[in-house]
Amino acid sequence: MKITGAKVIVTCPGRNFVTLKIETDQGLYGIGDATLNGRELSVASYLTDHVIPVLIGRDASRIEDIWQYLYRGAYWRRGPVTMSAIAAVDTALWDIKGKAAGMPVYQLLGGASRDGVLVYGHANGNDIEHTVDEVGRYIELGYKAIRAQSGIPGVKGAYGVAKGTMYYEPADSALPSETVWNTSSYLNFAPKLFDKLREVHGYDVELLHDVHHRLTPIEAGRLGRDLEPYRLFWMEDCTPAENQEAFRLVRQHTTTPLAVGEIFNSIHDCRTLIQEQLIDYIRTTVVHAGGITHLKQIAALAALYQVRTGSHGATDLSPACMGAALNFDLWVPNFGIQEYMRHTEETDAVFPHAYTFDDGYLHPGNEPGIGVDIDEALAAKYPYDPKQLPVARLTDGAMWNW
Ligand code: CS2
Ligand code: MG
Repeated sequence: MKITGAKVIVTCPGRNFVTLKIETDQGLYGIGDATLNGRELSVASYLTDHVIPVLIGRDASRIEDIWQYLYRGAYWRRGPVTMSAIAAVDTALWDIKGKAAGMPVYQLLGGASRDGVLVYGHANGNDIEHTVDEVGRYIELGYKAIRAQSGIPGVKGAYGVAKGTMYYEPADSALPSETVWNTSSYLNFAPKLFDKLREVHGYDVELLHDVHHRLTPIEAGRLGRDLEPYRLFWMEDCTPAENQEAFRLVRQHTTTPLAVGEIFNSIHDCRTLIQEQLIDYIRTTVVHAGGITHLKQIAALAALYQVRTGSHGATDLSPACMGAALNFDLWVPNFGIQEYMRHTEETDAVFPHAYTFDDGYLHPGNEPGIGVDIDEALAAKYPYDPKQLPVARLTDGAMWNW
């Protein structure tokens, strides 16, 4: 089966998405998500200018060989742009292979290891009371696991709080908006939030929290210890993870489970974290960590150290990524949980998909391939709209981690 053509589709049904579509001489095509929030056009160019020319004429069935060709052949290995481009090719080729076999990708991987994929939704509010109500709303929607984020008194633009009732969309302006961060306000506030959440909603619902890279390791250790009475499912991105060894300090101070990895793009970003069991969940994704082929390797390493998967699934990862991720999640033996931030109706219309939500679980469906398509005509109605992620500064004006 020869690759006869490929195209990059950039569309903005409420937010920007980049999708690679690969066509073959047997009339089958596959799609892959290539969206990198705030840097979409970098990946679009990488694919159009440097990848598609070397794909034409290759055998679409040789997924591993093409992965190795694009990874080793880049010379300048790894990085979010390169690995998102490779991921899009990989996902599209798995999609094609599933369609050729007449099977959903999870069957090609080894079949279902579970009946459904446990997901967590995002509840957020301007203050504790509003956040408690929002968690209650997600419980009524059937979620068994819910991430809770709240506005913090005195902190402008605390992470994770949606404007109005719309879905939380961080990339909110063509040039980065500026937010302010105050660690001591946050460290005093967060335990009060979860104390109230447990008082009102009890301990049956799984609660998660995203620190979003804001703390130093010792501060993260302190927060993890202060949150232990509230039995979080995980505390995410508690400190920047470029220095994987920093998590040794966090681990010494708390038993609160740790999750990291949504911004990782290869197994090397998490090797120490996994091998030293410094984390409990690895958040790497199909779209940013080299596709299904590389995510399988990361999950296999993680399984040796009893680390479970917890893939990122924010609105800036398209339904094409979600479809591929759910096929992976249904199969992967050491599955933990899947993030599920619902897309807008316009997005779902551009990306018709087979996955369904029921009582706190998603299922990829049994369509051949990844179970997601793209309506090119509809996608063309939503032109690219330049947006960037915010930045964060400390109260003294110094740059910090958004
Ligand atoms: C967040 C993301 O969902 C999460 O865990 O960290 O919303 C993240 O802020 C965005 O994906 C950045 O584009
Ligand atoms: Mg996160």
